[in-house]
Amino acid sequence: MARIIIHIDLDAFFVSVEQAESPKLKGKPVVVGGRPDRRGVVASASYEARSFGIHAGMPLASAYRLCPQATFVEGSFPKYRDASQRFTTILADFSPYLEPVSLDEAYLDATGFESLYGSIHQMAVAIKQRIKDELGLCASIGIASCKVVAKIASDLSKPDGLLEVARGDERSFLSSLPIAKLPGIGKKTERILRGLGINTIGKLSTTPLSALKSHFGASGELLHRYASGIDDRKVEPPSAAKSISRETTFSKDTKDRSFLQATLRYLSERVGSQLRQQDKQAKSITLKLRYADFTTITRSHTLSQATDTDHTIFDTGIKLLMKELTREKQPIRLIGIEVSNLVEPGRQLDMLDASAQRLEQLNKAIDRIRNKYGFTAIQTGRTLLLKDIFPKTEKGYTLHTPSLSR
Ligand code: TTP
Ligand code: MG
Repeated sequence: MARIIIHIDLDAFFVSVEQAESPKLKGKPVVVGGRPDRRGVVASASYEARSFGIHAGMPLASAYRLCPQATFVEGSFPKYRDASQRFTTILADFSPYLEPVSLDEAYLDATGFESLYGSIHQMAVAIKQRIKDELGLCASIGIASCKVVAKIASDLSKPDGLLEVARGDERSFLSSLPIAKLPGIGKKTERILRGLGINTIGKLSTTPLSALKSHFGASGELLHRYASGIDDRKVEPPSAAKSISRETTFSKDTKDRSFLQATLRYLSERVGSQLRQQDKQAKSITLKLRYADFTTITRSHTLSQATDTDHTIFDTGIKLLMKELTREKQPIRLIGIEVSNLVEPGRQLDMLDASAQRLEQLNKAIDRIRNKYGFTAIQTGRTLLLKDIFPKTEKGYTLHTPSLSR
């Protein structure tokens, strides 16, 4: 099917967020990454700093040598994540077919959207305008019939650019560009291609496929297709989480059953809370244990009916745990619980059951309080045990919950 793809990438993203916050930095050489007397590399450089030869990935000390008058900013990731979320929210207003690729970059499928905006070009102008008005940031946009060409177009149009490649013009647009402009060609591939006398994307597209395959295997074919402006990758909106899990590594291995139970209760409540937040129910529950010798096991149980209650998650987890503890005598280093096989809540029988309904209401009320006052605002019976040991016990246990796996 003939598609129209828009690729959007914010200009000098981290730096531009800093400039939007401190307008005195606008129009100046600015580097985000840290102080120049520290180790570390440039994360983002303003276009003024780039004119001195500064670029992302360069050691801060080298950037300082090239342009000592530049302003060096430490940067703040939460601030950029927040700007990124607002950027994505704006894009989602334009098309539900949205694929965020990184913090400052996304594809939109705009097929059929001409009539809404007059043209896709006008749609892109409107996107740029909203990003400027609401975030104070500049976006560069490429429009083309496929992802790879749209991405190259936005890159070439930077900064504050907008470039449309008409259907049928893909090959001629790409032909004179240096191979390094093709996404996926890193330093190593570039060196090999140049060694073969292939310096432009056009030359790459006319190189026999067999030659590319012999050098690059299966990815040779992809290179050839992209160089010819052929790319059937769809815009894929992010899929919902397939599972939700929480796990904890103890600072000291333990066999203490009540402590393990209390921890499992705490983790089950966190998993349950997130499950309800996503309006999902789970059919499978998996316990994960890592023993002192680092052997890691998982034990799963599939429920006859999907659940989103803390109690059922914990109850299933504890049964799996007890079975395992009678079998294995080693102390435990890590415990985790995962729910998977997620489904939309249906009109299940237990939802009609009065006690299940009460439990659900209770869980929702607890979630509301926790959302307002933080997770530790309420501790149910078993997690009370953890209160004294959170974050540290006299026994030396510390609890930390690593990032949830998705
Ligand atoms: P990019 O879009 O690659 O770079 P940019 O937005 O700074 O500049 P432009 O798009 O105008 O060329 O990356 C987006 C952000 O990701 C960037 O602002 C900082 C961060 N980043 C790093 O932290 N390290 C890196 O090596 C790169 C390339 C980016
Ligand atoms: Mg960018």
